[in-house]
Amino acid sequence: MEALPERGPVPERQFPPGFVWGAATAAYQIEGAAREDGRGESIWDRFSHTPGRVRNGDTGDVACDHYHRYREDIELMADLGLNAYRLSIAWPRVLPDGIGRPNEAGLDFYDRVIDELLSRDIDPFVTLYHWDLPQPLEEAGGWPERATAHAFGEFAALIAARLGDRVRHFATFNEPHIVSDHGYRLGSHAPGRTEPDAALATAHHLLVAHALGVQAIRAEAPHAEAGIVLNFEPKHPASSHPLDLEAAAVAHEQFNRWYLDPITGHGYPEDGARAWGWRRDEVLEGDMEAIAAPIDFVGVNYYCRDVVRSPLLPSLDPSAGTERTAMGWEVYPEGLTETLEFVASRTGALPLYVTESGAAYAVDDIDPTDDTERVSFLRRHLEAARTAMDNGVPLRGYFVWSLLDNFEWAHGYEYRFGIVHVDFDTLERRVRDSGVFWAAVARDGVIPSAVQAQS
Ligand code: GCO
Repeated sequence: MEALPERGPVPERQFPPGFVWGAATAAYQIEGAAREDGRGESIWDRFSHTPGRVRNGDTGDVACDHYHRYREDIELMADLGLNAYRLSIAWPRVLPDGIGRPNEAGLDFYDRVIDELLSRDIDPFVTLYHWDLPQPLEEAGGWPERATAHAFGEFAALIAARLGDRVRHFATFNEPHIVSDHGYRLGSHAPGRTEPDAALATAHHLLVAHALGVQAIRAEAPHAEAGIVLNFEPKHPASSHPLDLEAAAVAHEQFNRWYLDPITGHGYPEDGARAWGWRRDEVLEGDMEAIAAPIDFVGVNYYCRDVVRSPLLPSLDPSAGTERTAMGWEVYPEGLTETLEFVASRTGALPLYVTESGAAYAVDDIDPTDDTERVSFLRRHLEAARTAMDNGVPLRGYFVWSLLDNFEWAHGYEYRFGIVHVDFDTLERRVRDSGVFWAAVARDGVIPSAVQAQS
């Protein structure tokens, strides 16, 4: 690991004392130990073991083996000086059938992780659902069935009761949009279904489940804060043609407002619902009120913007020539300022966290810890977040995605987001330059100048 850059406060880029500096991961992406200690099967186990679904046939069977190496990983976080860590709970590890009998060994694992974090003064931010639905619940119909939301409520109660004496922040869901859109409409994520109506039902049931989850957290962990993590992508029209303007406006409703509006009491966006031809059959009396119950924070995941072209106009590549990550996502830091300001326009004084921001880049052939591009990406996005704070956004913390290179869903291990490099043959971890950069930011609460960070 390189020496930390010199201290040198730059007042206008300083973050307030007490700002939360963390890194994020998700259970299926790092834990491995997929069949150990009574863990049940999840939809991602089934999906990744289905030929043709995940690049190179990769699975999360071993992943980063965090299940066995969590102590080493937490030591790494402590060395980096992080004061927070965002993790998720594997539902099938604690409830192998999705409902009913809890698995003590699975609960013990999360107890040990939380205790280890706290012993290092690292504040755990727990996400209950990061996409790994127990397979038996999918076999009973999955998220298009309302019963799945009730099962989630029981899972939330179990975890809140078990960990709520030590965990101060629970998020119910990570990115419900991806669950419904990629899991049930596009089929590119587990469970791989391509059923537009089921996707709309899923979206509503995820919000019903969120409401039940918040109720469970309030009841079982009254001292904890409850929130949700949503993903955002500014939808910019490709031209000033009225069809492009309309397409971008509808996409904004369907992507950026679909979950945020209901949880802030604004209901589902009308134009987006009409464009989808949604009949709202799943919405029962009392749902919208329950979904709008007060929460304590919103987590914002931001990666890039989307330049929207109407399908009725000749296609073009409107952002050709722009800077992109290895995933092909545009590097667009201003979009983080725009996103935070948009979210705050709905949430007002509610604390916000950037719960994910980061980038995939190819591994340097000579030195896998050399990731100048990621350092530059993080620096520019931090500056964009700071700008939003200058403009009044109550941002309380920032989690980089991700602590470790890990299982990147349908892309397998091809794309790497870690501030720590993982050798997937030996499972050895090595802190990248971006990890050194992040450690300096966490230590000083200041974005170091470009010159310092390179020294
Ligand atoms: C998401 C998920 C992460 C991903 C990350 C990179 O935002 O899609 O929360 O699990 O790995 O975003 O794609």
